[in-house]
Amino acid sequence: MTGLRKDFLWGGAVAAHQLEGGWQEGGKGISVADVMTAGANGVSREITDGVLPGKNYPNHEAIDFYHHYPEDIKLFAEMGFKCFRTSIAWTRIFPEGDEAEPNEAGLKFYDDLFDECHKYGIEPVITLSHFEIPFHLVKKYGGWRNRKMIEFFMKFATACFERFSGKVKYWMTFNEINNQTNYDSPFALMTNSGLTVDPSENMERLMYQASHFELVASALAVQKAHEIDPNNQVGCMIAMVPIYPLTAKPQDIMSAEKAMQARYWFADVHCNGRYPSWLPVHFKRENFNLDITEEDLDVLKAGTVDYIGFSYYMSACIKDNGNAPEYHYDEQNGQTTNPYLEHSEWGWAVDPEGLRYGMNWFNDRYNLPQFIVENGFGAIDKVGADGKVHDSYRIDYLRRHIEQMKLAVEIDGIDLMGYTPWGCIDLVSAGTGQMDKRYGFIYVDKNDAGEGTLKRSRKDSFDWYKEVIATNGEDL
Ligand code: P53
Repeated sequence: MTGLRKDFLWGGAVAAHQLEGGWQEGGKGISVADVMTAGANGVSREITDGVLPGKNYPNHEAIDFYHHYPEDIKLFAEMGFKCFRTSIAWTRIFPEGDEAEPNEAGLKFYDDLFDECHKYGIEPVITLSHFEIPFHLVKKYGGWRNRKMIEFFMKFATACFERFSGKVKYWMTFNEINNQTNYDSPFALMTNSGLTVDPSENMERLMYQASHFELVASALAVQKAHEIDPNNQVGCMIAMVPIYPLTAKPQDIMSAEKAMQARYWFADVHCNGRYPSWLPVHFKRENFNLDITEEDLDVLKAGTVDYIGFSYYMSACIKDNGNAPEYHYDEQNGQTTNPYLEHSEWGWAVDPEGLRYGMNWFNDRYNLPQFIVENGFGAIDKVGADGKVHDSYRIDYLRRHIEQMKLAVEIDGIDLMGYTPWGCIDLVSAGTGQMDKRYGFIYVDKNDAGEGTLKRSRKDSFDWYKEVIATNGEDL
């Protein structure tokens, strides 16, 4: 018997824009994901000014889940999924983002999808904003630099809470809201906040301003969700990439401590309802003059989250950054290689114990239930002569992480709600736009060039995960 809850939410996770396709079906508008081209391993995706002819936009078709979902949910049910994490594409509900009324065809699509899940006893777990802001809101309002975004987001969130009341009870507000700590990355700024880089602006300041508006919107959404249905549970969604000091040198330790503060203050606001002490000091020293009102601070206090949703793929490492006494953290250039770890083909450090470490870190600070809503191993899969993918490397990665997750529950006493590995069915990579960087238990016949039949098939990991779920994590 494992110490996992009897009602442990085993499942899988995806995001609308990475698998649905149907980018213009049912009146859907253009999102920021629709203007990102395919990159490659080590080649950034291009963010274009609208949808331009002759460019390859892999999210437009993705794996066409929009038309295949009954077949796909059936396969999830075969694995024994108790839950399925996806997002609601904002542009299906409000195609441009600033309309007065929601789009019925979009609401209907998710109604049908959630009904299909419930048919098999699968609980939907829903992210509201997962890298798919309406592009119109970027063009017309400048994305989350604009306070008006709070209003647009609340219209979207409220429409979802009202329509799906009774069908969805687990929600998250902003996916990996803390990715934008890397404010030198145009990808992070666009996917998190719909911000385009403007050389005349201080991007660090802008990141803090946009994040503040998002955190206020998140806190308002938590309150609204509870008001509409007291059964709703709303979480934050944090990308947990613990940053270790390279050595015991005190300046390495302080650099790591300050880097952790810079990456995770978002969780402080979500969970504690207030800014940590160093941030107002930092804002003042930098003369950021942010638009943060007293009323905002009250909203943050009143809208703390019910649980911590987080992704975990890897850890990072830092040495003395030479920036004492502030130890200002530069996420783009500030990390160093951890000599104790192996790395995936994409340079992601494989560190199962880092998952347990991250869970303890959250638990020590916030003492809230946790939900691992992403974890997984991106790899190139080869279809064997027998027509099947033999992905022992993926099984190995997941097994080692589940082992650590169980220790966090059984030894550290952490209250864990569930585990949803990322990309349970192959989908478009967010970071690179690749199809061939795969995470799935289910193989989808489509490659980076966009060729393939879209046919679904079970990998070895499919049978393995089915057994894991059937034994509540006993049989790994
Ligand atoms: P891909 C960076 C670092 C950690 C997680 O990523 C990240 C990113 C952004 O690429 O994103 C999350 O597809 C995200 C998912 C994404 C998944 O991790 O680049 O929430 O949308 O697909 C995996 O391999």
